[in-house]
Amino acid sequence: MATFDGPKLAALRAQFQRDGYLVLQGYFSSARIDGLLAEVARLLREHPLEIVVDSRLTGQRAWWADTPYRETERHKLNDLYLLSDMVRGCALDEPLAGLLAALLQEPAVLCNSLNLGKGSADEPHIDSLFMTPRTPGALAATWIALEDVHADSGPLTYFPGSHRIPLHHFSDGTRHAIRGEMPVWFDYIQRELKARGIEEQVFLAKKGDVFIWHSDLVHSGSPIRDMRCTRTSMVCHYFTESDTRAQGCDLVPLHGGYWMRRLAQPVTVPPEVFEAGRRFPEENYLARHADVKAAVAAGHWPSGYQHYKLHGFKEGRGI
Ligand SMILES: O=C(O)CCC(=O)C(=O)O
Ligand SMILES: [Fe+2]
Repeated sequence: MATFDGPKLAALRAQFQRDGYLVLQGYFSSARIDGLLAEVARLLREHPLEIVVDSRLTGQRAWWADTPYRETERHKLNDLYLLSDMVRGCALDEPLAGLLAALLQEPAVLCNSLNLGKGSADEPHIDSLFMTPRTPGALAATWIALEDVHADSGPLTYFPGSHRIPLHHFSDGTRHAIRGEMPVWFDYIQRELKARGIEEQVFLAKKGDVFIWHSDLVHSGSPIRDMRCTRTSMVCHYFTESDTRAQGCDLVPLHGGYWMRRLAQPVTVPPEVFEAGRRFPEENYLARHADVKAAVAAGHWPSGYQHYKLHGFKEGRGI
C-alpha cells in the first residue's frame, strides 16, 4: 500500500502547486480494482432505481432501470459513493485522503463520483466551471484507471500548469459557466495556453494508476478513435471542509476526510411509471421540495406523490 511521509507529502504538494496535477502510478492493486469493478456491477444489479445515469448517446438523465442502450457503456454513473462503503473507501483511501488534505490544505470532502465505461469525449474544460468552489481553487479531482488505457479509447488529456491561468469571469460576474458564453471561455483559454506554450499531454494510464488534478487544470476526454474500446474509470471530486461547512452540508468522517451525505441528482419520469407498481420515493421528493413537504404536513396534499402526479412533473420538479 502506498504511504506518504512528511517529506514526500511536501514534495508532492510543491509539484501539484507547480503543475496542477499528480500521477500516482500503480496506487491501487489490481485485486483492489477488481473488487471495485465487482462492487459497481453489484450496485447496478441491486440499486437500479437509485443510480442516476447520464447517457452520452441520448443526453438524457435517468435511473439505471430506465437507461436505454445500457450495453454501449457510453454513460456516466453518478454518485455510486452514496450507496457504497467500498466506493467511499477507495475515493478516500487512507493515504490518498491524507494527500488530498495536504493539497487542499484542509480535510477533503468527497462530494461526487462518476463511473465511466468508455471515454467521456468531454471538451477541454476546468472543473471549477461546473462545480464552482466557494473559495477559488478549493476543489480537487481524482481519476482512477480501472483498466489499462488504450490510445484509441479517448484517453484523458491535460495541459500542465494551466491551473495558473487567471480565472475567466462570466457576464454575471461569477466563475461559474454560463452555457451560451462557453465559446468565449474557450477562446480565452486557447489564447492563454498558446501564449504560455502549454501543450496537451495524453495520459495513457495503467490499471490502478491515480491522476489528481487541480480545480482549474484544463483537461479533456480526447475523441474516441475506436468505439469498440472501453476505458473504465472512476472520477471523484472533493471540496474542502470549511467551504462545505459554510454551506451547511452534511459531512460524514472517513480516514481524516469526509464524504458528503446528500440526495442523488434529481430525475423526472412520467408519473404513470408509479401506477404500474413501482414505489414512488416519497421521502426524497419531500426532502427536495420544502414547499411540498409543508403542504403535505398541513394536509393540503395527501402525499408528495399526488403532488408530483398533478403538478410536480409538469413543473419539471425532480424526484
Ligand atoms: O474521464 C474523463 O474523460 C474526464 C472526466 C472529467 O473531466 C470530469 O469528470 O471532471
Ligand atoms: Fe473534468
